[in-house]
Amino acid sequence: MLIQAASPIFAQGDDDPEEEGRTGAVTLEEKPALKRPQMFKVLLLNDDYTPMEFVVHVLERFFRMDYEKAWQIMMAVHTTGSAVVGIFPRDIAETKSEQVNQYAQENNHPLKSTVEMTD
Ligand code: TYC
Repeated sequence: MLIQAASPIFAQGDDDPEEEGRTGAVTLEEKPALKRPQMFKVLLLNDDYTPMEFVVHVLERFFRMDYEKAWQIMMAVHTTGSAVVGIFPRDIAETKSEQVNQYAQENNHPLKSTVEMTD
């Protein structure tokens, strides 16, 4: 948004001896007050070893899915290789992904999640 402010001392056309073509107007660039943050996808990756029930439990625990939704997304990962399990601002996406990876490691499963920028 553009904001124009006239000179506080001499308006255009007044008898400012030093005016010489200057108007005294200044133009400021103002950022919009609200800008949507860049969003990031959390992807869950398939592997050959993590039990299906553990993946469902992870989706319920960290992504607040009900059992049916979690089973459906787990099967999408299992059959296609990966699926988006949530979209969040960067810090939340990274925290969720790290929580999933740490929880899987603590439970001796190779399950992994990653974070990708949305378009
Ligand atoms: N492919 C795994 C199995 O057959 C199940 C699985 C699903 C693992 C989704 C990871 O993100 C995953 N036990």
